[in-house]
Amino acid sequence: MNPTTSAAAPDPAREQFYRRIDQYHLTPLWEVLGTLVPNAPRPKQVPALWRYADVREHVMASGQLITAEEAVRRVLILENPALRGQSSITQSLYAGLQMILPGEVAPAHRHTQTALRLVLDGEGAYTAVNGERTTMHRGDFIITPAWTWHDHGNPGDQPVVWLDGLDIPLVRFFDTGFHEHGDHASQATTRPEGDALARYGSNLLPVDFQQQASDPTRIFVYPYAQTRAALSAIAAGGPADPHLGHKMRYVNPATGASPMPTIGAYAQLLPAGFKTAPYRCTDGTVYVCLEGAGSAQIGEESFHFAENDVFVVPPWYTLTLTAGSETILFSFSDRPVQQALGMWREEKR
Ligand code: GTQ
Repeated sequence: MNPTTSAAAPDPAREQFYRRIDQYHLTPLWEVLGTLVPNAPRPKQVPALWRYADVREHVMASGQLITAEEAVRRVLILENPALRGQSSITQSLYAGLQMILPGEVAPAHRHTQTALRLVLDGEGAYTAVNGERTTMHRGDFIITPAWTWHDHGNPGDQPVVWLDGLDIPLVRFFDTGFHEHGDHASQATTRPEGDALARYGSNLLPVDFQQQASDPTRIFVYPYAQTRAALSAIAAGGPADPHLGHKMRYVNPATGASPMPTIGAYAQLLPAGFKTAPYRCTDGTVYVCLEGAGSAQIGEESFHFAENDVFVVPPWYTLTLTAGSETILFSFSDRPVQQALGMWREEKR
């Protein structure tokens, strides 16, 4: 078994040796082995909840301070309290609340970071991805895969707020960040709205279509109306899983794999009064309450959540969810990465 702290008691000869090798940028493994190779995950990140009722006014106030054009993206970042200054909600993922006012455009760009949007508040904005727009409705799950052109705009008459989830810390870890500005603030549309969903998201594929492994999924919006209808039918059709309720994963319908290679996304219905059995997994997960209200016991901490609240469950923390009314939770994590690398684990108790 690995000790959890330093391997040995202080020893003058050893300390002297460490100082001697230090100038060669060498350091002894045995002093840090237990930390480097822990018996189980020991995340620095902590459980946390952002109450939409608390943060909404600040998101709206940001609209009086800076334009979307000047900000490029007007976002308040949700920082894990134990990772302040790192723009991270978990060790690998970023989350933020983006707001766009009527008449504004968040200009076109592309980057190696992958992004998802979950629409929370307001109607009438759109996101454009590689030549196609999608009008944002509450609960819609929209993705901008790595290196796809995207811009956001709001031709409507109310502010629109959504949650951004990106793999920014993961890309930073690999030092593989690239970014380009578009030539125009709003990219030219080359296909009518709904085209990708009709071609790739209707239990059909173009007859000669073959998905290349490196290709992002062609559909980039998962309308909430569809997700909601599916969850209702599933819940009506059979019993809930004791640990997960009725939990589904979003997929690229052409492959069955996660829509994005670095971020997995999930939608979950908990019947009114349902309490999940204790569960933990190695992917730190960001949850958003889309409907209903309830409580989340995360390790030793307990949080009450309501609509549009965001909470984070660190890796290997035991989670128990209790739904007050019927509750719909959206969530995302780096699970596809962990699974691709063969290191994902879960434990059901
Ligand atoms: O919408 O492209 O929250 O590039 C952070 C970086 C959103 C975006 C963020 C981004 C975007």
